[in-house]
Amino acid sequence: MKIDVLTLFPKMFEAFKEESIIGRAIKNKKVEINIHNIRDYTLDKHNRVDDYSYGGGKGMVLMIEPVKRALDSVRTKDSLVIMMTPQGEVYNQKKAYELSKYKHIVLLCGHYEGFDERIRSLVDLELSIGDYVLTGGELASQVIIDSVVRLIDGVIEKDSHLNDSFNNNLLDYPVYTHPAEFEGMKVPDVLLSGNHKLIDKWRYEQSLEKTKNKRPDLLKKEDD
Ligand code: 6GU
Repeated sequence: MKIDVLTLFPKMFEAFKEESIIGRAIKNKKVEINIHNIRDYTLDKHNRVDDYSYGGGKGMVLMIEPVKRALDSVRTKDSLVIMMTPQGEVYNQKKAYELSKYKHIVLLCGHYEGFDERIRSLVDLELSIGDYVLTGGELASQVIIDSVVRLIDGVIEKDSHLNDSFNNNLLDYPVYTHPAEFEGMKVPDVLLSGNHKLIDKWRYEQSLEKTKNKRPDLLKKEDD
């Protein structure tokens, strides 16, 4: 998979691209991630990428011209172009699976007060990561990249994400490691029993119980 990110703050992606599972996936050529500075695409003699809002009002608006030129330089007929905005469709694990099937994803991040409305006509999809406001789309795009890249074949062990919370709309069952007892808190006996049938049953029941208590809304969902 190839991912291109258009941003005004490319440095926000430096550590993100180097560390942990994303860093390893890049090194192992499971994904290519390219960061582009939208400012490099402006034709304005003062390198401006934003301007005042027509009709007045506070805050600067990202201009369509540098965004269009940046998009044109990276998109092909196979690209899915996504705009990061709190006005978008709310992202979830089902969407992560959908995105993980694409060959090429382009993520457009805005800062400032907003995007010129006409930029919306240049993209395939608008995504939000939740009902709160971030100062820009960069962190949101990193959330998308992280959750999609770990689903690419060979990035993590397959079993590892088949058991993730939100698959089957259930939260994870509890897990434990050494020691078997810590300050009086014991690992449940069933996990030390070696009986895998019983362990699987216990884990399923625990998942169900946790979901009922913490996220009953997930049990009502049928669409994903
Ligand atoms: Cl994608 N962008 C911004 N600026 N804020 C957000 C968001 C995106 N998703 C949730 N809040």
